Amino acid sequence: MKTFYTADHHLHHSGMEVSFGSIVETFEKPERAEIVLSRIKEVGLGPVLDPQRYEREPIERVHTADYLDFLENVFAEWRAAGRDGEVWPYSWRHRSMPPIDSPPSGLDARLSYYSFDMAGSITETTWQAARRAADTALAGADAVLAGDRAAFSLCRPPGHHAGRDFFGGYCYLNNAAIAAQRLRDRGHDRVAIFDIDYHHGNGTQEIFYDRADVLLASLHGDPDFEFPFHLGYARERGAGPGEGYNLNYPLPAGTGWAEWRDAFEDAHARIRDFQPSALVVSLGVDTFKDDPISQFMLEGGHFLLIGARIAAFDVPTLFVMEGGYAVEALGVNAVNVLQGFERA
Ligand code: FKS
Ligand code: ZN
Repeated sequence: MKTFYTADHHLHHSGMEVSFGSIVETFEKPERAEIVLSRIKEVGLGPVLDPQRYEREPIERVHTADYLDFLENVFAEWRAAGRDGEVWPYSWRHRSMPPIDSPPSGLDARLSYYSFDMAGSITETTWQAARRAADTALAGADAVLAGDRAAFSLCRPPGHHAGRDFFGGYCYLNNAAIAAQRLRDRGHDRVAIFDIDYHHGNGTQEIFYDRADVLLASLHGDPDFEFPFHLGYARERGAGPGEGYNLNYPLPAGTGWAEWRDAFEDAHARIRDFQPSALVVSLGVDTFKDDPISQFMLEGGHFLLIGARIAAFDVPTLFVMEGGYAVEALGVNAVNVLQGFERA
């Protein structure tokens, strides 16, 4: 299996985040991609390729032009306003405030408009890194379109929390959604996205919510207790023509393999019923028992089994890296999914 990877991911590093009242080093750090890359080389998974640079066009199939302009320019604006450090939003529209549908003019108000949290900041080079992560996803999609059985896009920063016009949860551009749309645009009539990251893929859900041509199934910590909160309930099933094409599996804290696998198998059967011609896997391994920010109990060997079951769909498959923060085990766990797939 080809891996698409670029060292340009180093261009994004937020440095710190606020975690339960403490300022700590961000969990979403460059070493994450490095450890996955070294495991790929260690097991000889296949060639590691630098993704080509793509135009904005395939990204604009998912994200709005005004949001992309904002991401590209906000750091310069921040500096021009005389501010130090990185770009951080800090306030959001509360449910007591009326909804708005166009960006306000002030810098902080606009930052608020285009985000939903402050998990990650925008640095001077975040835009470049996010663009390269999208390139990484697109190159993987193109490998699958060219006939590869599967490909791995080792994206960083991750993407599944980013919506059409917002960032949050360490995500800026929705790599998996951009890849899924590419597959749609280049000949696949029905594309399924299987999001097995520990967190709900709220951005991917928002992007495809009213569409029947892209099915999303997501297994995640119940939003009642887990980030991103408020979205990811089972009652969210899609809207209009997309009704029935959004499947959420919220699971309780402490979920272990047996319960996780039951939900996975239910989603698996429903994805099969959908008969996709291609599959995108939002591959997070933060379901691991030792993950520092998550509360599921999967073990390393389970990731091999997951990969084997994904192979059973028997459709061209693109794996897109999302989360996973137990850095020592991250390489083995992520690559276990890919090896489980390849051996099946
Ligand atoms: C720690 C709070 C952490 C943010 C969690 C973001 C999860 C991101 C992810 C992705 F795949 F996008 F990387 N809050 N005190 O794992 O879903
Ligand atoms: Zn996650």
